[in-house]
Amino acid sequence: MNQYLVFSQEVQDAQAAGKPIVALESTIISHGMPYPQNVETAREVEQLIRDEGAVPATIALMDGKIKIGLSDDELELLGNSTDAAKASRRDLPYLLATKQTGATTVAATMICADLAGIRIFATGGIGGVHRGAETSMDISADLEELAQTNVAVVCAGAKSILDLGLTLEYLETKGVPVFGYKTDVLPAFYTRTSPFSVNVRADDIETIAGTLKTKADLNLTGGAVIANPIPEEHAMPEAEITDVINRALQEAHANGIIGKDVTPFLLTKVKDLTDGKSLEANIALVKHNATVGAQLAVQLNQLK
Ligand code: PSU
Ligand code: MN
Repeated sequence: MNQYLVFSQEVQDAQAAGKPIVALESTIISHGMPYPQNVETAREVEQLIRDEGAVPATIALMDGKIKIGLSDDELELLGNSTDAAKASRRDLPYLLATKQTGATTVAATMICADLAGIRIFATGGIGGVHRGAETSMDISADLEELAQTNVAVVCAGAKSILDLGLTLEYLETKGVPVFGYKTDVLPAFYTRTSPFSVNVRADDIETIAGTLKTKADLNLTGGAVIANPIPEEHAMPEAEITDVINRALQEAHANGIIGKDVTPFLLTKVKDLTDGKSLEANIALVKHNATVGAQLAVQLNQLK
């Protein structure tokens, strides 16, 4: 057992009993949503996973350890703290060595889930190739992680703060399967569609689970993206969200925002510019992904 891993009792029991487990990230709690909705959502998401017969494992860095499964107090601490660092791959060793609190991104959560033997991870949206990346070179470490770490990520696609076409090209180059769950096109987070086709459409969980098992049997390293569109009743009007995202991008540019601050800046701007309407959509899609992620973990567990 890795010396840095600390499991919650619930996750430990699940592992001993061979129950399906779903990993959850914590950057979405600390940097993706405001308090207290972030903590409320984190708790609801965990319960939705339990309702499907799986066990949630929210992941974060605390006291020099990688926590696999957080207590209520730990969730509260992360959600209500202003000094939890956004932790991606490059940040993991430093934050652990200096015993700082770190909220794990998709990339870092995949690494920690893999260390803990968890194969399914549910979140909101993944990072990707930013618009203008041909000059900024801003490409999320999430994509490199998907290229090399064996964890499947259930998400609502990616926000159109990113260049979705280039993001898909990058994933194709790296050999990452991109499933559209009941969709032919990549969902764009707040909206159910985008102009870009997914790699494979899957209309049932069995097909996705079977493909993931075959991928593992073939020793093909790397993750997979399961793109699950936001439920129809929570989707936002396309024109409204496009306008808001363009304004957010302009502000980021005007303020000289770069590096790891770009994504949190844009997320906050989008939320403010929509009077919190985008937050409601964000919460709904994360919950939906948790349910689908749990169903996938249950199915995959049966194939083992
Ligand atoms: N996209 C979202 N919500 C999020 C994030 C991205 O719609 O909360 C977070 C995730 O933790 C993701 C990270 O892994 O931002 C990507 O950051 P960057 O673009 O700096 O790699
Ligand atoms: Mn970046």
